[in-house]
Amino acid sequence: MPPAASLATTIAGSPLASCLYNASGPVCSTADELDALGGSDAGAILSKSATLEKRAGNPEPRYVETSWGSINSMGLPNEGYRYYLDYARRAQAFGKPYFMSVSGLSHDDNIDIIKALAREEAISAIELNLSCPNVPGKPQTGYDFDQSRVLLERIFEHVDQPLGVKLPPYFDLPHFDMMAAVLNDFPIAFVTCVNSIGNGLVVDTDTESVVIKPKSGFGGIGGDFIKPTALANVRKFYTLLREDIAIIGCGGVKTGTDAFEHILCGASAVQIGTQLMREGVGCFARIGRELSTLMQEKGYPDIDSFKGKLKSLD
Ligand code: RRO
Repeated sequence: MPPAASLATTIAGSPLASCLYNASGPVCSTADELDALGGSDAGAILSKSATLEKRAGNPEPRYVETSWGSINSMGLPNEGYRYYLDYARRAQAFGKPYFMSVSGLSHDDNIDIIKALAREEAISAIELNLSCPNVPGKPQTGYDFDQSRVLLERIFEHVDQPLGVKLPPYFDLPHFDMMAAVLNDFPIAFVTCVNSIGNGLVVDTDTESVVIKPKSGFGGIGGDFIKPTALANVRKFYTLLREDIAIIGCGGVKTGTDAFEHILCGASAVQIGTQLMREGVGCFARIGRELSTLMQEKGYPDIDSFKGKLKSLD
């Protein structure tokens, strides 16, 4: 057997000992949850998307696990950005990057938050969430290419730290081209593909009812079911975006093989959401071991030796 494979990667100029870390959403809302991520094998700590003020989110039940994944309509419950800004200093104890997710309810809110984070060196990078599907009355910015450009123009006037964006999944090929044309015009450090598939509906046939309370049962779909969509988005943006923009894969990762597929499609790092909710922070060590074993079997010493090298049949 060749020597153990390295899972190390670099995102937004920050070295990560492991390319696996949490998706913004599950178990990253409180300092205790963030500490648990810090103490785990996750390569970075990413906070829950923050708004200007603390939010309780949507009524419960608002997260349900299914045999193939999950549906959620959390509605952006979070402690408000000041909490996650304050946590940045505490995160330093773990010796890994701390990324803050920002999801203001308006362009102005996003600008106010970004300005307030400036000069906080303990925040390694910002993930701007352009794709929350669950706030009633708030469209997903990432599906509006003009509004995405308007927001990014304003953001890059003020942002201090490296900044990436979390995108919704796209399904139509011209939409990939349109979003890539916007993103390539800005000094974006990374894009995270993908957020949950918005506004799915899960039905319980026994009760003949929806399974979550908000929005008449409509919610974001995550887990196994979304992996092919996530891989398609990783692959497309890997081929369309500037080389200096890293792709972070997110969607349907529960084994080392799933993570391998994301990297093969072009991901420099891989986030875990639904499986983290199901398994807890131990998933990073397990999936990391599985990925490392697979890489070793295939003779890949590191991520770069197979990143993006997906073969086509023509
Ligand atoms: O809090 C949520 O309802 C939520 C967010 Br901010 C998001 O970006 N994606 C998601 O599936 N749920």
